[in-house]
Amino acid sequence: MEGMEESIEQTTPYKSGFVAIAGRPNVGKSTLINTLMGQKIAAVTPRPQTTRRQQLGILTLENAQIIFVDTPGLHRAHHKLGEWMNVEATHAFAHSDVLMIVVDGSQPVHEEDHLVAKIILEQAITLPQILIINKRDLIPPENQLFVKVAFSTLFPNATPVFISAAKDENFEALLSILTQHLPKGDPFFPEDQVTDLYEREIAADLIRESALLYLRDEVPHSIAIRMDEFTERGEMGAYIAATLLVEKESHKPIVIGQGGEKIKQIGQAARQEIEKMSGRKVYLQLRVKVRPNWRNNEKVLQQFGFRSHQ
Ligand SMILES: Nc1nc2c(ncn2[C@@H]2O[C@H](COP(=O)(O)OP(=O)(O)OP(=O)(O)O)[C@@H](O)[C@H]2O)c(=O)[nH]1
Ligand SMILES: [Mg+2]
Repeated sequence: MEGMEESIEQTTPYKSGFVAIAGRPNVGKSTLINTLMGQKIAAVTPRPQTTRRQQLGILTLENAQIIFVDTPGLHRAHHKLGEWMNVEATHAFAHSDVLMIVVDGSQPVHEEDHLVAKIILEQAITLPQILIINKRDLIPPENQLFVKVAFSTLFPNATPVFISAAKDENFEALLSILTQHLPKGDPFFPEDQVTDLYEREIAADLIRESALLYLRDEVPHSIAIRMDEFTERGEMGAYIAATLLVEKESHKPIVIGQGGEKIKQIGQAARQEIEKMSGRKVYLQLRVKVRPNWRNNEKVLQQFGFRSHQ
């Protein structure tokens, strides 16, 4: 028997491919990526539209390399940045082998879930689809069937799976379903690479995550992070200087806070997250600047790395 198992293993071909994660904002797409990766690579907050661009989570297993593509939540856009984020997400679907549609099972079907369904119908109808009904920990067991029927009606081609991205630890079954759908092929990335973003880009996202957590209402969504310096200082760790760009003069004192209290809080929390991510000491210096209406300014968007999709 032992010999037989060995020969089966040898003939099992290696699989590799891309799994795009689709869904409206705040359903837990980035949380799921972090959990599947077993480490935090993506910013997560209780606010919608945390993720602004694609990010890969590269999971190298013994029999497969699964490349997850985190995407911005699909939503009704109110500015050019929002429109860009929606295009960024749909582009990811077009270049993937499998689609994981994430919904928040603790909430009723949302208007934006319908938007997701429409976009998938138009742009990704041929892909194998898995419906991730997330936040199971918040769904009373007696409601599960109803929830499943409601979302399966919206996504009839997807296989439904209940999970809790924030609480579950064992994703063997899900990984195995995904692997089955991947094409045969060699790994695309070296096995120790976990994402496609540079450390400084993740650091920028972690600063914005902190701003989203500590500021209220519209202010945090109007922030962009510009990394001004990211240098290694040997034993001292890394030195990072970044500017928080806000859209309105009136936002500046809100971000700074009384006696600089708010920006200090944002900086401290961000520093801790960046230290956790990079495994070394970080010295972080933040400034605030006004860049009027940047979310509607094509040129500024390009400068901030939201490059044209054409
Ligand atoms: N209770 C519970 N909360 C969860 C679960 N998964 C995610 N969350 C929370 O849901 C919120 C949104 O999570 P994100 O991962 O940022 O959601 P997202 O879909 O990436 O959102 P966008 O980037 O804005 O599109 C956060 O507060 C998470 O902690 C879960 O399984 N259970
Ligand atoms: Mg996200």
